[in-house]
Amino acid sequence: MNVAEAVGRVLASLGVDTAFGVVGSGNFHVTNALIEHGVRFVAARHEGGAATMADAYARTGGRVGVLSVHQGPGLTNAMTGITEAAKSRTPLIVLAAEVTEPRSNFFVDQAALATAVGAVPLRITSAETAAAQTAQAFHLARDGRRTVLLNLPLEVQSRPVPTPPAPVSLASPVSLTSPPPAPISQASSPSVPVSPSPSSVPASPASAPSGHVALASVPGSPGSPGSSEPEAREVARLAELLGAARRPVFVAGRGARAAKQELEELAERIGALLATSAVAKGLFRGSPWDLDVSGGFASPLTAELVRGADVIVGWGCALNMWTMRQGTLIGPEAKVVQVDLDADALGAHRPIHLGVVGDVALTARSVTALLAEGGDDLRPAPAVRDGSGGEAPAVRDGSGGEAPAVRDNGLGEPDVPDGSDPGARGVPEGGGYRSVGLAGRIARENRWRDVPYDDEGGEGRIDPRTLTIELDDLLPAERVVSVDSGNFMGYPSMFLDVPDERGFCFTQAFQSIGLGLATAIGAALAQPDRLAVAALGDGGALMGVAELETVVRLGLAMVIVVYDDEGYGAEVHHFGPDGHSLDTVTFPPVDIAAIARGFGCEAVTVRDRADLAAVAGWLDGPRRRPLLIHAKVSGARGSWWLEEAFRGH
Ligand SMILES: Cc1ncc(C[n+]2csc(CCOP(=O)(O)OP(=O)(O)O)c2C)c(N)n1
Ligand SMILES: [Mg+2]
Repeated sequence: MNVAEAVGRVLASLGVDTAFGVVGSGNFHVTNALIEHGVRFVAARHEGGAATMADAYARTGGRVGVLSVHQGPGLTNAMTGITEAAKSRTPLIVLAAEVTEPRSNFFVDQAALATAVGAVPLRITSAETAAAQTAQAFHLARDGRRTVLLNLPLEVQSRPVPTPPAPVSLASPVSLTSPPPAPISQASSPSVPVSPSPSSVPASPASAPSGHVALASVPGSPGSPGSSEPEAREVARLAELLGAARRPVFVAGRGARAAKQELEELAERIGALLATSAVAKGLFRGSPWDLDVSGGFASPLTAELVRGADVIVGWGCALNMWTMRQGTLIGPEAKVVQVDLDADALGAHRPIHLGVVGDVALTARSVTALLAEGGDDLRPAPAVRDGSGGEAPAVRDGSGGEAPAVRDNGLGEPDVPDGSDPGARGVPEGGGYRSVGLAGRIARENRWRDVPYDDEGGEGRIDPRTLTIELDDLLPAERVVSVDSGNFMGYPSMFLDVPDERGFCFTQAFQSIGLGLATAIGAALAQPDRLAVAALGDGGALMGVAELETVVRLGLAMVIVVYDDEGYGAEVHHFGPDGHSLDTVTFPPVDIAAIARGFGCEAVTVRDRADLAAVAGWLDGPRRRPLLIHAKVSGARGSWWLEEAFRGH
């Protein structure tokens, strides 16, 4: 057994079940070793696609993703997808062959590439340490939530491994029979990005540490400082704040995707409404207090309710310009709190009143327990109606608790008596921000499809809102939706409902176009029981089009919707109003349906509602081939959320 084979074997023994990549001579052996040990290998048509597939697979499958690439251009082709993964803290291992001889055509400073985009560069340095280093890379990816570039120098790959490595246990990646890895570099910075240190330039390429990092210096790695338990003092401050809150709103982000139950329990106790950032869309599905996404995609009611909050808690959520609409969703009197594993995330995007470092689920549970202990002293009083149909502000009784009070829910709208609103039947009076009347409003008004609009379709073009509402009705509820970037992206994000947080995959941390189709492939493989839906613009679709062959080859019964406005709509609407020439961002018509058929898809061109009958036909049929819906969409104006995006440029 050589090093390449040992690396594949160790990853398989650690539970890797799927890897993505494009195979060249440098990663041929390691990829085959993965396959030999039971790992499914998905061959993509471009490394950019493979990287994003692995990212989406990890996100929606809750696993460590693995990508295998050739040295040099194999890695550079994958860099956009790797950047997206690193920015999203996706647990991902990039197995990259590496040449260390600068005169080679393939040479590029691979560690520097990784460092530049926020990934962690590691390297297998010897036959003796290969197994342990592989296990530690895995551990860092999984437990440190890092995107790790594991460089495999060609001359090290071929060395014989003295003893076949024993299967590695997840619990004890450092208790390997093989000796622990030598420190890979003298890197001085405790966090990435790490600058290569001149003093660490290697004498021999095989142990070349240039730019690679010492594992113990990376947050989340074994032996690194930090704990996910919040400090008791911070928990107490949060409990106090929430205990006194009258209109609390939770905004759950990526870091809260595993804490649904804990957050719902705490929200129940204090009467909080529940919203998410786009990446956590679907997390609170089923709750009558679910506001869906906060930010640019928020419906008018969600925006109104978040703006009316007196306490906003971002749980594992950056509260960035998108989620908070440049801060305009935060009312002037609102207290803002952030709970995050990463101390650096606290207050990074806007001033906060309180920051708690800790795991979201642990923190929520601790706060709930503290409020339960504190009893009514810490809990807002339940509402008492004043009989006038309106609500008055709560009044403090001076005793430390709150007198029974009627609430001002900030909506300027009278509450309705229990049971008089069909939308609210069975909804308990919750206290805090919750009321029967509000539950009724959320049920009636919160979905974008309930917001009236003038259909702007006609002359052979369908309104993208009408298209998406029709698709929402047609497509089965058990779905996973992946969205590319562009003007169109709000339509699928807001008009397509999803069953839970794993039903939405939003690879937009880098705001790259062209990742949507590969995202959908990764998500489809992670959740084979769901219908995968890819929503793309014509620009993003053509940028990532090579992976249509992958969809067909894998036999994925996927629906791919292309919102075709024959141009880079986002740029057209950005610059058009100022009278600039749009020649660089508009294109002649392309028969994307015909292209899809060429790859082996079924395809339909949609110009109005009636054309969607073909979609119903495909859904009722055997779905042997993927379906591409080439929608010729109307595009006279930019989408409502695009205004937000322009302000961020
Ligand atoms: C890789 C990359 N290149 C360029 C851009 C700039 N950009 C943002 S949106 C967009 C247009 C996307 O066009 P399309 O996919 O057709 O969607 P539309 O905006 O027309 O709805 C471009 C070029 C980007 N974000 N990413
Ligand atoms: Mg377009």
